[in-house]
Amino acid sequence: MSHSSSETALADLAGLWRIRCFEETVTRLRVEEQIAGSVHLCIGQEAIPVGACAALDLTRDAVFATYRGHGWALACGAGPAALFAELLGRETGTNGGRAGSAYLSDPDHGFYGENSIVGAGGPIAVGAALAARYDGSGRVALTVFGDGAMNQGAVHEAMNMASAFDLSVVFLVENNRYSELTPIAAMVRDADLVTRSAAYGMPGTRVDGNDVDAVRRAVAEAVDTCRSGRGPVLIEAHTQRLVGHYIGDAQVYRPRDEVELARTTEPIVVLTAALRAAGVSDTELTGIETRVRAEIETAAATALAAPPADPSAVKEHVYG
Ligand SMILES: Cc1ncc(C[n+]2csc(CCOP(=O)(O)OP(=O)(O)O)c2C)c(N)n1
Repeated sequence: MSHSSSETALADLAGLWRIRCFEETVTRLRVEEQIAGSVHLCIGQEAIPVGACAALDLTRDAVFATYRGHGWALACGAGPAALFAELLGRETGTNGGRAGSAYLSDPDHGFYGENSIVGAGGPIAVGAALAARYDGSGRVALTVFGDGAMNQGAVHEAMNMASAFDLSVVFLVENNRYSELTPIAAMVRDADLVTRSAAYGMPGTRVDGNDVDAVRRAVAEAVDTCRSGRGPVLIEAHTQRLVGHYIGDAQVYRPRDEVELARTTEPIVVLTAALRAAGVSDTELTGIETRVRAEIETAAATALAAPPADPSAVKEHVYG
């Protein structure tokens, strides 16, 4: 186990379970039609937000995620009850029930929001990093997106501008090898995405996105580079989603045994095995899952008991 201490490793395991249990409960609430609309889950990809957010200073840094962003909001420290309430369209949601699953944000915790426009977080993160040059905050902007988004023009423009201006941006690719229903091999000739960093003259690192501590170390190094004025950095984290692109996706485009194989190397399995090998008892390991499950169930019950958002308030917070 590469963790600096077993306390950190156990806290990471709780962080992974918090996201996993949250997403499982979201699945249930969506199937029951208590949550409306399209929902994209990050089950299997939890180590990336948990590791990355542990390397940020969220009192000043800013995270920009995609529609697959519930885990990022949780890892930033957003409360699960407020997040469930947001997905359920409740008044007590992080955004008063206006944003839903794909557009929620919680800037008080450094989470500047999701975005359903593929690749749109890149230019916004560049803006946040450019602002930091003038406001003296020392902020690092981390933008996370999928392998498909690497082919969006806006992402190239963002990388180029961040490099040309030496801006403090961490570009973090969650490479789950699918863009919606299309495998990466059908979209690019060279699937080695991190090599693209050279074209922008920025450092690039490839990391095992199922290893929470490896992600933490890669992001910590990128943050150091940024804080010393040598940013930006590209990180490619290899991972897999254990579920469909959206809830209801039958995944007929995936080989049958692919998900089964992925279940043997997913982040919770890997960290649990490492902790067990380091001598942590099964009772303690199971206790973490049980405690987190109870916390998430309570949060969901709190959100379900909250009043629905008031439709007459829909125009509040609208710019212009
Ligand atoms: C600009 C834009 N083009 C197309 C879409 C439709 N779309 C939604 S998700 C998605 C796939 C993105 O794949 P990837 O970037 O790999 O992220 P992942 O979903 O795997 O996390 C696409 C094409 C969109 N939302 N925005």
